[in-house]
Amino acid sequence: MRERVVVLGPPGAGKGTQCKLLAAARGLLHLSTGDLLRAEVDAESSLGQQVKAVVARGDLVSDDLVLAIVRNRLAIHREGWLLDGFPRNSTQAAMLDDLLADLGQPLRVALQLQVPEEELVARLLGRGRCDDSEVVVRRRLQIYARETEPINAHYQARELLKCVDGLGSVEDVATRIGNSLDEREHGEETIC
Ligand code: B4P
Repeated sequence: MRERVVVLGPPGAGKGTQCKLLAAARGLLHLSTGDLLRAEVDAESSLGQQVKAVVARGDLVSDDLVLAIVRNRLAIHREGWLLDGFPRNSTQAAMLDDLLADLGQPLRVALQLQVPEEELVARLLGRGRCDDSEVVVRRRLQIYARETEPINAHYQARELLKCVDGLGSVEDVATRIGNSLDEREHGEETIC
């Protein structure tokens, strides 16, 4: 079965780190809305100029803009994929449901990476990206709790949500994620 996976979790949970490994190991498209937005900023495109200040503050970019980016990529890619950083709120989750119904590409799993808050802060401050100052990191965590965490219930209600412990070495977390996806393949559910 084609792997079509949404990877959820707070800023710094390791979504980008794990998606890169998983995409390489399983031949999947890795679609990171954060990376795509940062590429627009680096290219100094007109879109990038709109996005730059929003990302630097730690706020979310507009839903329509992010959806347009995702739609363009998924419409031309019919194989397996990993969505990293999207959806980020309940509006985006509903938009994604509609988009996948239009494309005939049902979601297989929503994978939630779980990491305690103080570890998240330490990781993000260690990463050193321009949107990783302590003030901005705390703001992003608040926005996550308010806007993104509630979408877990959206996927739980559809019996698609799986939780994975994101603490430990990168390799250990990757092994847990692989096991979790394969369990689902073989019908052994570990829904959270
Ligand atoms: P993202 O690019 O999605 O970034 P993130 O959530 O901060 O990080 P991630 O969870 O991927 O962690 P990473 O692997 O890097 O978002 C950035 C911004 O883009 C948002 O604030 C927003 O403005 C905008 N945006 C993106 N998507 C959007 C959307 N859909 N709608 C609106 N706006 C959107 O790991 C973090 C650090 O931890 C790294 O240094 C890594 O090396 C380390 N690490 C990873 N795994 C580890 C482990 N097991 N142990 C120790 N350290 C580990």
